[in-house]
Amino acid sequence: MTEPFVTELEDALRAVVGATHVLVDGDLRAPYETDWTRRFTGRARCVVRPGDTGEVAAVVRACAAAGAPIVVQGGNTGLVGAGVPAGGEVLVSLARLDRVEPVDAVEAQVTVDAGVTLERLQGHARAAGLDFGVDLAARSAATVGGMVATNAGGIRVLRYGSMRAQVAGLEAVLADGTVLARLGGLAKDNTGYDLTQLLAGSEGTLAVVTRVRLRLVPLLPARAVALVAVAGTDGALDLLAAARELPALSAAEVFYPDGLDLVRSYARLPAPFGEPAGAYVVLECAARTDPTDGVLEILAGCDAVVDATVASDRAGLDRLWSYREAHTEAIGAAGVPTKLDVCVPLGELSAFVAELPGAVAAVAPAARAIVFGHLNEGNLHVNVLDAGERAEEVTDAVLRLVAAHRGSISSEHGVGRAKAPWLPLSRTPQEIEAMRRIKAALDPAGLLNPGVLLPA
Ligand code: 2HG
Ligand code: ZN
Repeated sequence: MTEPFVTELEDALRAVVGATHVLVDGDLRAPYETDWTRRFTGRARCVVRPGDTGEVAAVVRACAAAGAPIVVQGGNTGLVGAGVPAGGEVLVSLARLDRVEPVDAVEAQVTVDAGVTLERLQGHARAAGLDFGVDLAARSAATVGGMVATNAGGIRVLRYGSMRAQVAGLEAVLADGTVLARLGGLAKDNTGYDLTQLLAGSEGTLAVVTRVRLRLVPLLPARAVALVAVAGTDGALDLLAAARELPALSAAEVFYPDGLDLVRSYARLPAPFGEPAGAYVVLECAARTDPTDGVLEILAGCDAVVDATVASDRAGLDRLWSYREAHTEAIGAAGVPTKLDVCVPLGELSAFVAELPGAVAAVAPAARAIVFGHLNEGNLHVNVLDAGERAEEVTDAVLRLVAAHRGSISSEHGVGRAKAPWLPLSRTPQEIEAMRRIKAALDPAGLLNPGVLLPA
């Protein structure tokens, strides 16, 4: 690529978004070029920050005319390297797309821009007496556009489903700059291909999501959380089976003693129980009135419970949740982990957890795998510390173990660049070929997020 060509595109981008929103200087680009886990980094040709859908479309058109590949970035909280450049792409940051429309209380829906953070969306919905059905620990930085692009999950999937289930419509810019808009939010609409649901979870490879029409859920002001000690994974599953009888159940999370130790020393938290246990489960119920009695009843009747502590006041809820939610930060403070978000059928969960340390040790003897995640969906976050030079072998070993247990190599974080080579472990050749044909139809020049999702 010659210099005059570079300048030409950048001039065109400046003409669209204004000079201050085209960042070419290395220091200004740097925060966008590395993900927050410090695992993925690449040089962007420049960073462009459009301010609305029209500018996104013009930026995409200019890049298409120049044959310049694009990588799209929201809150940069992704965990599979899909939002940072591999090298040389124009990085399109959607952070300035941050408008929220008034809540439509009749439909219980709201339309927001892609760059709106989850926390802001939650606050906006709650101010209108409603709530948003997806919640996750990165809420202060994760943006709606990225959450749609990855079909993010989080801690309330058990009750409301993943991000995809909240999306009633969207607006997106195709690879040639065409704007597709379907923001009406009709509850029933069988008029052909569901393009909205095709784009949800497509990881920025088919279009750039710019606005989203989202379903909202009732605001449930009363909550109860139980932190429960159980003997191990089987005990956690027995508890889950009992807890499913609670109509107010909104979360069921699992973690293990090694993760608890890291969290306790990082967040300076006391031991939750007198005796250490084999596994820990966080159960949350949310309702209009205090759901504590139902939780206590389930705990009292479940033989798997070794010990338990329950809270329903704000401070107590936060304290109990922090044992689970501080895992990512505590692990990140201990090193740069190889992060593998996977899913196995619940019937395979115990065997998978038991076999995991051996599978990791076989390829990286010094490594340790910390496991936590969303119990109800069998969605485990395998974070491997101290893999050193063996990160790729560890990834391969863990993902093959997942496949052997009939699981998915990506549960809620997406495939990204990190797992694209392993996609054939979870998808058949026929499925991958169909995905390639869809990609070729919508982005024939392969300019949107190249290298993400589909194996080279
Ligand atoms: C969570 O459930 C997130 O906390 C992050 O999905 C998982 O850090 C991770 O591996
Ligand atoms: Zn998660």
